[in-house]
Amino acid sequence: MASNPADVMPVAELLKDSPKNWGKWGDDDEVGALNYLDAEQVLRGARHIRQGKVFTLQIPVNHPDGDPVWPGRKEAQKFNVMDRGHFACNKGPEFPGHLEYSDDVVLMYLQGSTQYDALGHVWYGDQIWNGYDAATTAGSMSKASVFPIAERGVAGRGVLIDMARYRGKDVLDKGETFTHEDLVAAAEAQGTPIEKRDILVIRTGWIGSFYWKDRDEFYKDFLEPGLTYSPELVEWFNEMEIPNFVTDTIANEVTFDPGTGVALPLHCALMRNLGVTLTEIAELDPLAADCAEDGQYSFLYTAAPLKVVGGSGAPVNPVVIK
Ligand code: UVW
Repeated sequence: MASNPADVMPVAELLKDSPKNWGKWGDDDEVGALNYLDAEQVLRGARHIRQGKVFTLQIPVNHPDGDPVWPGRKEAQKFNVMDRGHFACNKGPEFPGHLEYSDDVVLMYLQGSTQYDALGHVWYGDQIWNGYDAATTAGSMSKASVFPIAERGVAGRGVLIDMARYRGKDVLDKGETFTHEDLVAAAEAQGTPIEKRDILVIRTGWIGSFYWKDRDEFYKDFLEPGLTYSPELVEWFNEMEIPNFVTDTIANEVTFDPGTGVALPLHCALMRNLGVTLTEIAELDPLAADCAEDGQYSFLYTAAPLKVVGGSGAPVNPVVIK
């Protein structure tokens, strides 16, 4: 974390001239740039199904080696509350026909696995996406929660951008940054230029490294690699009409802006101001290995987070079909 947060400029100042798409899709909008994914975009994505290969992008919940979470959050806890033992001791409920069953309860942060952030999840200056009052987040989000995203679903052309492989690494370094120009260059090097309205699936190798790195090393001085803020990057996302970007990091961007020390400015500039949806903690290593092998980096990307009413985010298992 920044040594002294009081010394860091307010994000409102950093973004004072940053563009906003508030009102662009109406005063009641809650899904923002996902509006770009119309029927034409779904069909464009479907045209990239060429081999019938299917990949799921959620990390396991309750992995025996633990689950990666933002510092301060707790890993998912799964409790079995009914199993064969209950029936062996005559403690299970009796059903006509004597069937038996198991039951589990999971206690987890909604942002504690691969997840969609609600557009209202992060804000500054007392206003969330579309200008709604930040007070609408009190208790349960009554505006720009994850629910409208979940009801709508996400489908379109996805492009994997393998930044780690592009830089000749298994995993990017702590705090290693890249820009929209790097995304464009990496995609071109892969032979699949980024097109307008693409869903960007960006691999850094970071989440994969959670499972083989020492835990203390993974979390020490928590500083993920990722995209870094610049006014040009924000303009590029807006002009390219990027609806959604997906990364294999916990927070989708370099944790602290290297220039100012501001935490997570892209959550503010892209999500709060432009309505771009963020998908975090994706498992991208198997998909990336396959793309490197067959050279097909574009696909149909589909996802629908859980329909949590008022949720600030929700777990998701995106499906990619090549
Ligand atoms: C925070 O809420 C801090 O980050 P994320 O969007 O990664 O959940």
